[in-house]
Formats: sequence, C-alpha cells, structure tokens
Amino acid sequence: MWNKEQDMQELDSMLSQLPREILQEKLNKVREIMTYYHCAMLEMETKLNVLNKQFALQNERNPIESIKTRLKSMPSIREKLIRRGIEPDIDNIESNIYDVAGVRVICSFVDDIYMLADCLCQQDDIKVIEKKDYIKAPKPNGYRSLHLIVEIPIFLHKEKRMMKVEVQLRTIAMEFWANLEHKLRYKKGLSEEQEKKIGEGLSECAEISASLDEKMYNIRNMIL
Ligand code: 0O2
Repeated sequence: MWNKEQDMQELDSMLSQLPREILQEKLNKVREIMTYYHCAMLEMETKLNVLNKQFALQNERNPIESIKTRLKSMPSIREKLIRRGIEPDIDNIESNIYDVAGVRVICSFVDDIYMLADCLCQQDDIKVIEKKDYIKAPKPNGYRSLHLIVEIPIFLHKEKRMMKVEVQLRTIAMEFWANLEHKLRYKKGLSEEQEKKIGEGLSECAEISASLDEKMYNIRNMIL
C-alpha cells in the first residue's frame, strides 16, 4: 500500500511459524533490512524535497505536486522471489528485489519528470542501476511513468551502506490513470469479452490522459 508504513506485525505473524531457535535471528534480520530500506526511502524523499524547494525559488512554481512512499510488504517480496524462481529467503532480498523501498513522485508537467530525474541521476552519491521509460514507450495497456532504480547511501553508526530505491515519476494524469487501472485490474469474475472491452477502454483513457498532459504543457508554455 503506497503512503503507508509497513506494519512489522505482519512480518512477525509470518515468521512465527518457524522453529523458535531460528525465529529470533530471522526476525532481527528482517527488522534490520527493512529499517535500512526505510532510511533510504527517507533520504530519497528529502533529496526530492530539496530539489522541489530550489526549483520553486528560481522559477516560482513547484515541479512536484506530491510524494508518496511505501515499503513493499513481506508477502509481496516473497511472491516476487518465488515468481522469479528464487528461494524466498531474507538473504536473497537485497540482491534480487530492487523495489523494496519505493518513492513515487507526482509532477505537474511531463518535462518536470525528466528535469527531476536528470538532477537526481547527476548527484554524486547516487548510482543509477536501471532506467525504464514507460512515457516514451508506454506498456501495451497504456501505463506511463518513468522508473528509476538507484542506489543511495545511508549513514549508520559505524558504516555507510548503499541501498536500492525505486523512484517512479509521473504526472497527475498518469497517476490518476494508474490508480484506477490498478483498482479495476483486480475485479474478479469478468468474462473474456468484458476483460477485452475494459482493456480497450483503459487504453483509450491512457491516450486521453497523455493528450491532456500535452495540452496542459502547451498552455503552461503559452503563459510562461
Ligand atoms: P506496487 O504496489 O507498486 O508495489 P514486476 O512487474 O514487479 O515483476 P518490474 O520489472 O519490477 O517487475 O516491473 P516494472 O514494470 O518496472 O514496474 C513495477 C511497478 O510499476 C509496479 O509495482 C507498479 O507500481 C507499477 N506498474 C507497472 N506496470 C503497471 C501497470 O500496468 N499498471 C499500474 N497501475 N501500475 C504498474 P508492483 O510491485 O506491481 O506494485
């Protein structure tokens, strides 16, 4: 769930089925790693807020409408590991799952997305691992967003640790579409024909939302 901190009780209940002697060790490991991801998420959110403030100072407008954060739930991490044929063990999380810490940036205009992504990628403590541009090349269903997987440092008591964070950048229109699509995708009991019609409808809405973004961008440029 985006914008909601992970409840550690969920992890505790899952792990409670393990033998007692290894349970404590596993629980501590999970708590530790999830805390590090949480810290990385906060670091990234701060970096974005700093960029937003500086841009507002220079241009008298905020490129960021809002920022949402989420830690991937343990069942979802487990499901992703299994889907990829990897043993669902705590030690396999860091090297295989890159979106445990997620930061979603909702921007005003499409060019703000690329401006912010460039600014982030140029920061000398950030290492870019992966970039997926679903704006230039939308998914077949119409999904659009810019995804970055980056590594950022968190500074602990005695060490510096590089942590992966997924940053999703999108406009308000892209966010509106993705949220509704996400809700509708999980509607069960639809016939094949209904699914096809809904898919076509969503794809059409994605086109409309893309043209809305373009129109808003043109209006902004006229005003500026
Ligand atoms: P949540 O709730 O955001 O955690 P994957 O699909 O995860 O196995 P990969 O390569 O990580 O593989 O996926 P990708 O395409 O880079 O992006 C994954 C995330 O982007 C998703 O996370 C969604 O947040 C978002 N996303 C991607 N495609 C769609 C889409 O078609 N519709 C919507 N609404 N969102 C999409 P999760 O883990 O699925 O969910």
